[in-house]
Amino acid sequence: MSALVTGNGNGGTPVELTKADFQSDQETRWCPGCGDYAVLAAVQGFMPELGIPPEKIVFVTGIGCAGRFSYYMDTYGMHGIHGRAPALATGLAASRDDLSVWIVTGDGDALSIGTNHLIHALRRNVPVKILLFNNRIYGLTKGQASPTSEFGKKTKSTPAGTVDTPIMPLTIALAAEASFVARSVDTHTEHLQGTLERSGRHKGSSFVEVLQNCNIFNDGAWRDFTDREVREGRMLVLEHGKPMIFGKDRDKGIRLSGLRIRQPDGDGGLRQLWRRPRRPRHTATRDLLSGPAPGRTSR
Ligand SMILES: Cc1ncc(C[n+]2csc(CCOP(=O)(O)OP(=O)(O)O)c2C)c(N)n1
Ligand code: SF4
Ligand SMILES: [Mg+2]
Repeated sequence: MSALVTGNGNGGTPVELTKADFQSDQETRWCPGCGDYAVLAAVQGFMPELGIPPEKIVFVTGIGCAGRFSYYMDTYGMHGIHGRAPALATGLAASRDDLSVWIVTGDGDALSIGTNHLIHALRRNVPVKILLFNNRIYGLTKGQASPTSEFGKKTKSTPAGTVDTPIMPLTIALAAEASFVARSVDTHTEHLQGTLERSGRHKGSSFVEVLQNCNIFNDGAWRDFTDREVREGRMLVLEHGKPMIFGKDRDKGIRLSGLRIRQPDGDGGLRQLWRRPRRPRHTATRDLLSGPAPGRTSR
């Protein structure tokens, strides 16, 4: 480090820092092949660009594999309690505006036990940068369904398949009127780094969902979108002010028609691209409710 700056990235002169300045000496305890490694490398990679000295940065984490993130950054950090990272980080950010405060959370941590804290941090526009590692499973506790697991997914906690439709984290963030909302993929290093760097420079609260693979308990969590063979036809990289075009031959596109998202079809007509899927009938829930219970005869 060649010089010190004060400030939290909202001003001040960038200092010369390298990736190594953000790598802690702690042994990483994620499973070999976990998507979390790629996100950690991406974060350590862009951090020098922010020009904020490590001692002015704090990573607050919840519980889960994602929660181990704070040990591996050579910054200040706090491994909090389950779902409460937004509460801890809100207090810190509100009382220390000289710090750059980051939250790392998982789909279970943020969207089961911690949902209310996440929503209120976002709606208050607290200056914290939230990274949600979404692997659609509880990884640390060895493979139970999370709120982002697909409908019907069989896991240790749902042997007959989940009975709920998954939450879409971006929808929650937008509903809370978050002022910076984005999504990226663990292995798309360039896009991930660029997105996270932008979020790091954002003045209010920022929310970035990272599609992350858990190769042990939910391998291929996002393969329908991220696999090399399909991704060009199923992923659209949003670029400010540019047309929303995607596809191998860049021949597919999306446009807004009023408040609806539509994709021009091959005949030049319009078909609705995205429609809220019909909610599956909650037969499993209904069966549970109508089944025999102590003191009640079955209906
Ligand atoms: C109060 C409390 N309830 C439950 C647990 C058990 N627990 C630990 S991690 C976890 C879920 C983690 O899932 P996620 O946030 O998706 O993180 P991942 O491990 O997938 O990165 C749960 C339920 C706990 N530690 N504390
Ligand atoms: S259980 Fe899954 S999310 Fe957790 S470290 Fe292993 S691969 Fe990563
Ligand atoms: Mg998870």
